Amino acid sequence: MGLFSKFIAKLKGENSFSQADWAELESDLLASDIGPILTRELLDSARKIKGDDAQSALTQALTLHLSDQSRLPITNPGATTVIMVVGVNGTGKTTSVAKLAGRIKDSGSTVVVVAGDTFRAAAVDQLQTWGERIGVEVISGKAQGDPASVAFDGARRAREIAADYLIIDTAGRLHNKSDLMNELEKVKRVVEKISPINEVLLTIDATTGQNGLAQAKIFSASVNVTGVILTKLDGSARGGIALAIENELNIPVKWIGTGESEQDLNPFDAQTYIEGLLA
Ligand SMILES: Nc1nc2c(ncn2[C@@H]2O[C@H](COP(=O)(O)OP(=O)(O)O)[C@@H](O)[C@H]2O)c(=O)[nH]1
Ligand SMILES: [Mg+2]
Repeated sequence: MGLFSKFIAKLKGENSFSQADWAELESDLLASDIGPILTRELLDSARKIKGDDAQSALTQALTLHLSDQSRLPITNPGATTVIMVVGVNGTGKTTSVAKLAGRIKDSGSTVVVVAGDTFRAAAVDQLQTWGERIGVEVISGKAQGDPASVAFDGARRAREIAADYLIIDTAGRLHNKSDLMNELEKVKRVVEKISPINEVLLTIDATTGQNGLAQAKIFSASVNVTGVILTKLDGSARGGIALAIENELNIPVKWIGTGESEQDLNPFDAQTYIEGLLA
């Protein structure tokens, strides 16, 4: 059931939307992770809607809160397109890097992947296992090594074989937040001695609720996030956090993750998303 399906049905049937219905709608909106600010704005919009056009009026109201930035992947035609994937531990960076690399390979392009989370040996193994599975070259360094130097090696390798894409996995937690942000900036600086970073994708776990908005604020304040990968949408999460992030930060959601296997990554489609929220 969509968030507004009862509202739409009642307005269609010329039934009035009772005080209790409004309270229920408010708590459903809050529970959907769109956040208190948007909840209030959407309730205000809904109060002005009368009769049969509820569906299209709501579609319009919701669309206004989406980002106006392009959702298309940024590419660097004629040279290596460099993508860095950032985000909190456990949000799905490494898995998303592998899924993206798999998609790119399947489309006939060449891709090199960097195991940049050198702080966790398991993260390097995880990416190497993925690399073998999908047939993609993974560049890794020593455990506890310098992630910027691994990323540099990866950029060099990509240049050497004229790869179409370079995708850099990163750490999600160091000793503290400013360590992590400094590290990400350093990776960027060092890689850019060879190739500019074209796209920075931030993974947000759709099941973590409003915390996702806080994470998006922190990362986008330090690195120029060009898109969000919303992961774990295969669970019970409605993904209201996408609307909250787009509304507050104007960062477009570009990809959605819907499972743990290679095929479970798809472009975010705003229209389908809004339809899903509504009905
Ligand atoms: N159900 C589901 N699980 C996911 C998705 N993306 C990642 N995961 C799982 O979430 C866990 C953490 O993912 P990982 O890529 O290691 O996160 P990282 O710490 O950010 O690199 C792993 O068990 C993944 O299989 C997704 O879209 N759906
Ligand atoms: Mg990882």
